[in-house]
Amino acid sequence: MPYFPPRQSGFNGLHHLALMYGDACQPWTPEILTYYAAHLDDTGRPVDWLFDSFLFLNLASSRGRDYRADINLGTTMSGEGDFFAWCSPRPAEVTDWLELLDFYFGPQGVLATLDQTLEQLVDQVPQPYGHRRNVVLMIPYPHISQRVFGQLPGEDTALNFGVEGQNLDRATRQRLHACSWFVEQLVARWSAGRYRHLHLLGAYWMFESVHRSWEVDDHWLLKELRPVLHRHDLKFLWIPFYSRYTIHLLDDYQRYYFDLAFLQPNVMFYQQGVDLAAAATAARQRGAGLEMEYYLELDEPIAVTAERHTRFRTYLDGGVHHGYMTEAACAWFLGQGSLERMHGHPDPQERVFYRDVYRFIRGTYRPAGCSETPATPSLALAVDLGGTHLRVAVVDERGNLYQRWQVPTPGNRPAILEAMVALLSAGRDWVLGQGGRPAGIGVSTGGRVNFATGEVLDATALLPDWRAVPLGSYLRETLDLPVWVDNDGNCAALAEQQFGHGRGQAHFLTLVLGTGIGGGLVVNHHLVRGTHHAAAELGHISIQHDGPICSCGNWGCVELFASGSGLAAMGQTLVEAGLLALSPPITAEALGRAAQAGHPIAQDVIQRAGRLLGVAITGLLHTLNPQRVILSGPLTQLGDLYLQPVRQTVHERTLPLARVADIWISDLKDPGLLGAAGLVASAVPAAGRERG
Ligand code: BMX
Ligand code: ZN
Repeated sequence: MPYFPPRQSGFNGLHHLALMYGDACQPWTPEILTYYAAHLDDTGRPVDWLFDSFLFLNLASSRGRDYRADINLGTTMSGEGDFFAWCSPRPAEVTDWLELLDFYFGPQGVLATLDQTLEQLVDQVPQPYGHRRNVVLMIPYPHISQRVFGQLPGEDTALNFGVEGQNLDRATRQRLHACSWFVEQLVARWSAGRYRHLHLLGAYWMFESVHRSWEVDDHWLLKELRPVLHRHDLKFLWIPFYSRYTIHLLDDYQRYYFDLAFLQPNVMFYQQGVDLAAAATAARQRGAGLEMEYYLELDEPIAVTAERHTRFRTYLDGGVHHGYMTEAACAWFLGQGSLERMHGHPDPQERVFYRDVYRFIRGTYRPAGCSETPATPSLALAVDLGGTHLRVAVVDERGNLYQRWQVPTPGNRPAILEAMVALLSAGRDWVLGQGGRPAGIGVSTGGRVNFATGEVLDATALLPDWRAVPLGSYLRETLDLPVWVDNDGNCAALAEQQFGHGRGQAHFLTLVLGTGIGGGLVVNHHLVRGTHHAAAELGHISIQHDGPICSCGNWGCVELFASGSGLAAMGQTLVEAGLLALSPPITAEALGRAAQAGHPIAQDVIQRAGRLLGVAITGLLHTLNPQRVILSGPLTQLGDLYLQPVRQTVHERTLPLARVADIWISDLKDPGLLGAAGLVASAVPAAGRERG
């Protein structure tokens, strides 16, 4: 069994999760959060992104009431081997739970602050932003020593979590009730928050074991709590304590309790009885991720403080030796306030570790004596499914294409899937033959796609039967690789942003002129996907309110006139009317050749297509006032005959202030494929992308 794989679309690409221990009396600041969101160079300039996911957890409330349920506290951190559950003598009450919600969601709360921090960093970090950052929020532990929890807002019964005076069943139900309420609060307050850069991935369960005895039944509680989270599409995360006594709890963790667990090796904290190799094997055998552990100081009597440096080196090297650096989701315990102090620390070793954490997260860390540059660059398998062709290519993170396969787009869903898997298998075999392993699969497809789940929701007749296709999970299960799926226009925009005329542009839009017209929209450096995954369907802007009906259901869409399929249909009509002699197949390309050969009607049709596209672009410029419009796709080959009327119409019709300097023609050969590969590269730390 593999580790819990990183970068799964169902987990919004989670790879490295930072444990962010908060202090109820001290709000998080953008300055501090920057150290976790970005990697800074020696001068303090953010030069790359760092953690993709953040777990916020507080140990106690401002008045010292415990949220924590720390397995260690019965023994102290240096207690060797004998662990037991710890019941707080000062368990949090409902007021403390409400305080925690405000700590997360208040106007100065950590989520608002993190969102602002990311907003600032987007303009500073010269690397693509990728997914929204994941947020995981701790649910306070309902201690069984809590007899007077208090009344939840709007309820009139005070809750009691202890068994005395009632029974285990009633106590556990009240504990579950409080936890479920907390989850509902998370959901409600999250949607009110409207964070632009954050994704609520799920909740975290603090207790590092699962206890069941005559007075506590966390086993039942957790099994009941998970469906509450799942109803809201949230995941349940856990970081269990590794000991031989407790390891069995991970055996079926995904069946009963949690969606993702990181095994906590504790090599950093205990003198004896700990072994990173054994912990890594245990995690791998149970489909878990791994917790990395380091600290500058801990408020615990740690017997191994003097060995901090050698032990942390073991964790880092182990990532390569045991494979968890690239093959596992990792959680990072870095004590409280370590990372920001390591950056400019007087001890050079701490500064080296600061850089090594970054390298590890990028996947480029190498133990001493190993080569810094990996033998094979990170290769993605890219798919581009359009109305005419299905293409697959092997692409590296710099956008170099190595191999390419292409077939005509099959006419129905099973045939498309079969062909896709066949080409992808060829691609995978090719990469394996080179001694590498593909980092993942990126798919660019026509139609509306839920990027988070990898499902194709809906498509026009250009791709018949291509709706409600769980493409991401199907490919992942069939080929055992992580998969990302997005609309082809969106992929083209990502490709322009990374490799083309969109580099460094805050606002641009792109139109891919192929069988259909795909669109992609970047606003404030971010791709706009829309609330229901249907943003930037720019081919379906209606420019003739009573024009012919389009395969999307609208009338007079620009795609009917200015796309490859539109031009081919018009060529067909002209041929049938005897106005043009073309031998089949009648395509936009054939029409182009006739126009080039001087046929006036063919020229007219193409120029009209250009003018109509210009009308649609004018509307877009008035909506968005972008810096650039980038045109790509096979129709740009029609050259000035088509492009000149586009420019002319835009010039004649657009408000002077909205007029862009020029309409740019893409210099990318395959924006769909490059963007699809980019989905993988921006989620996967790519070798060679590291700076400094
Ligand atoms: C259609 C629509 C868009 C797509 C565009 C370009 C489907 C199947 N397609 O407008 O989602 O972006 O075509 O597609 O709904 P292509 O076939 O030209 O690559
Ligand atoms: Zn349409």
